[in-house]
Amino acid sequence: MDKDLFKKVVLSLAGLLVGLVIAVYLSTQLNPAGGSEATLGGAANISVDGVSDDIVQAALKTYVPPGQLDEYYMFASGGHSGNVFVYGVPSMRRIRTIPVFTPESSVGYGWTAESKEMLGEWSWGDVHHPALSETGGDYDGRWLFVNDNANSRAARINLDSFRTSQILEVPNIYGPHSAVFMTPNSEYFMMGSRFAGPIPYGTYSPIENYSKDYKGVLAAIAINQESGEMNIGWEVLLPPWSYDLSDAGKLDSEGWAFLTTYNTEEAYELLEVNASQREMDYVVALNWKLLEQAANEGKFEMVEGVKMIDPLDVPGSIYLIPAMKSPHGVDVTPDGKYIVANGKVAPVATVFSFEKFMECVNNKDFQGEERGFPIINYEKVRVAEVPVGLEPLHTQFDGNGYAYTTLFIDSTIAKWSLDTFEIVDVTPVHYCPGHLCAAEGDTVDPDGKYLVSLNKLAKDKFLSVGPSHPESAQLIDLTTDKMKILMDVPTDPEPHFAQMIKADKIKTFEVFEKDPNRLGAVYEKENARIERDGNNVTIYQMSFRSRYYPDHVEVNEGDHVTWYVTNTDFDEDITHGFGITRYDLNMEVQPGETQKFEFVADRAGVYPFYCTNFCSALHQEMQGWFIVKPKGQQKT
Ligand code: K7E
Ligand code: CUA
Repeated sequence: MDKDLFKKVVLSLAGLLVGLVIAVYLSTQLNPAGGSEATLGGAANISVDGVSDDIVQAALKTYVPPGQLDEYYMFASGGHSGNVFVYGVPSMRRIRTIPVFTPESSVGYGWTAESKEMLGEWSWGDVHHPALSETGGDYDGRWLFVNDNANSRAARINLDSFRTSQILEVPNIYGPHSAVFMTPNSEYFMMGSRFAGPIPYGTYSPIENYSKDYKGVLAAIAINQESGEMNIGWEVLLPPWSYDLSDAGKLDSEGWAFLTTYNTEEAYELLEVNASQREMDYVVALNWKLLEQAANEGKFEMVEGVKMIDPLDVPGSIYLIPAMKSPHGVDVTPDGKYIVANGKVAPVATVFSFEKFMECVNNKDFQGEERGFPIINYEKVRVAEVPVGLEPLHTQFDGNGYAYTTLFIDSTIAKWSLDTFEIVDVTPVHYCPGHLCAAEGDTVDPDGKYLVSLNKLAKDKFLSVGPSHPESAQLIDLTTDKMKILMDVPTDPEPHFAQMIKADKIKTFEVFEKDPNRLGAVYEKENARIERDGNNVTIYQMSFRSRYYPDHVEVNEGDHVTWYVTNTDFDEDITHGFGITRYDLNMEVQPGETQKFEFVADRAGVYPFYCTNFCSALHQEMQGWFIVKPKGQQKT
């Protein structure tokens, strides 16, 4: 053996040994059922030549070996992609994209009859704030709700299937950015308007009439506790200000909702300048239980089929808390005792005491009023102005008495004490963080284990893909005194908010149950058929490994076609696709499920169809022909 070769052999053996040590370490530290729980905080004594200890530790804390699962799900806003992205934490692997407001051909979302109807007339949406359903202020893993800032909608994703199950159009509200925020028992989530406009939709009023005719609106969306079904409970008229973010009170402050405002100047041109004139805007405190009662007592007018409450008719329902200069995020601490408003244009996070707020309310300790609403005495309710840094946007909590605030301009996260209100740690992030997401962060009992910084810019962090770079998410370890960045992953636009839930709280089902009463379902060949009624043709088709039954379907040009496909493979993960070539149709049919296309066969000819989801060794044989007989050649 020559010297070089000998050296190489020794080196690779050494490499193998290090790998083996890591593998053995991991196998002792990880338990298959609970995922990678033991990775965090496990101080491994492993050194790898040329790699700093920090990096080895970070790798160990985020590595989820094959066969093991992540400890948390993170549901992140997909912004103007109209989607929700699902990540596993701590690996930060993206597990799923859930289409919500935008068609997605990989799953036929926007092509199947049901999803097409749900999407309605809009082809895109803008998801900002996902909110998990809660019981007793704790995530319960039943549903995820999201807002559409563009087309004024809300959507529900069922977490037993990770599918969008309902989209609700909300009238009278322009750009519900200040949403979705859940009350502690999922009674409601609130949606506050970012834009002011005349109501109802379609009403004309010139912009000069802004202060008179343009309205802000908050909608309370009621949730059916059995089904998750959303309904508009009631709406409230608000001044024509921009409602930015909101949070629901909890424990001590349960029954209240808090919304930040900017543009209390009521500017309608050059907002960049004119909406930042005042030193103080407001946190709007809203007693939703009182408003609910007003709705039940008939104190409303119907506007577009919705109970619209004028809060001036319900004294005590709304108070204004002065907050520094165009605040953005507003976050209630896990114990419900404090409300934290982030200044955006002021370098402080202001902490308000709920108890003191209630004292002011009860003692009528006001410093004036605006548009008929009492203004709370600022000095009395403010307990701290924490000098967190430049452009504070959002705050999350760890359940151990600390708050974490993102600083957009500084590109940092500041950790500060909810006891002394002093800053105890600052970490740079890369770059320009907006929201951040702590493990179980919006519950009454956050886990304090992980924090994810959702960054607007990535710049040099990933391989270049041209002038526009991906956005980024950074996983931060919260189990050590100093925050530590463990890893970076690219994300698609636009990482606004995310929520992170313990994985074992979510229970998915494996296959759709056989249900002979389900419309269009067929499970036996004898029942598979093509029915004609005048120009209406209904196809009841089965799909199973590896064929469609029937596999020839002939119709007449101009027929209205209703095409049901039932996947009769009751095996987890055996999904069949169904794409009709050159007919612009594709869908996914999950195990045991029945899906439906509805379309007009408006072009004659022969159109092969095939299974688009790879499902078996004979997947490629899973095909058939859709034959459309031209008009002149049809017998009647
Ligand atoms: Cu991006 Cu919550 Cu829409 Cu702040 S919002 S960053
Ligand atoms: Cu069924 Cu591929």
